[in-house]
Amino acid sequence: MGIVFTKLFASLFGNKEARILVLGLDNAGKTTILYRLQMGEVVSTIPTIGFNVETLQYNNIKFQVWDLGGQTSIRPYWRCYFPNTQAIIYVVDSSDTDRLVIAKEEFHAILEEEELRGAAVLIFANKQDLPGAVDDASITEALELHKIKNRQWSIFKTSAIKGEGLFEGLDWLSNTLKSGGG
Ligand SMILES: Nc1nc2c(ncn2[C@@H]2O[C@H](COP(=O)(O)OP(=O)(O)OP(=O)(O)O)[C@@H](O)[C@H]2O)c(=O)[nH]1
Ligand SMILES: [Mg+2]
Repeated sequence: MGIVFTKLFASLFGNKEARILVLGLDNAGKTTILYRLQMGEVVSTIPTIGFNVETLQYNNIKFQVWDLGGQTSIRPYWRCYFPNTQAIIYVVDSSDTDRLVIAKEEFHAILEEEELRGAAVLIFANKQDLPGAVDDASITEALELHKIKNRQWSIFKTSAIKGEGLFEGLDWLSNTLKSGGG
């Protein structure tokens, strides 16, 4: 009853809260994206061992954003963070074409997780500023996004370094969450 009332209160006053996980292979740009969104700046990062978590208020939604380390050895720990997640932001290094197959496999493993069944998925085709980057259509194909069933998803071209595409993606996510998705 208490929780129901809190949720009702929050929705009446436009104060929705959402727990978001930022996932993707190591070096994709997840931590850079988190701090670019939160502080509007490019910070210098080191590979994440564990996680960073920040709160971000955007479009009347309080996003609690968890950025997890993406190295092979620590990917198995992602699942510890799955419960109660409303959305996934999956970040791909669009210039790392050699590892798109691995990025696809990790992505589809996430989609199969029962605990993430209702979560909306926002894909960032990141590092678009790099000369070798492939576009969003190529990432859509490489990740086999057409296979996604029963879930709200969208893909955006981003450059965390230039600050491009990130808030467009967050706009889509906030609209999706407000309309009941995720
Ligand atoms: N050119 C370019 N470099 C980027 C972009 N986003 C991130 N980077 C760089 O990519 C490197 C890795 O970025 P991180 O944000 O640390 O990557 P991560 O996904 O958090 O990596 P893990 O913590 O190991 O999982 C850093 O040198 C960033 O500056 C981008 O959009 N363009
Ligand atoms: Mg990181």
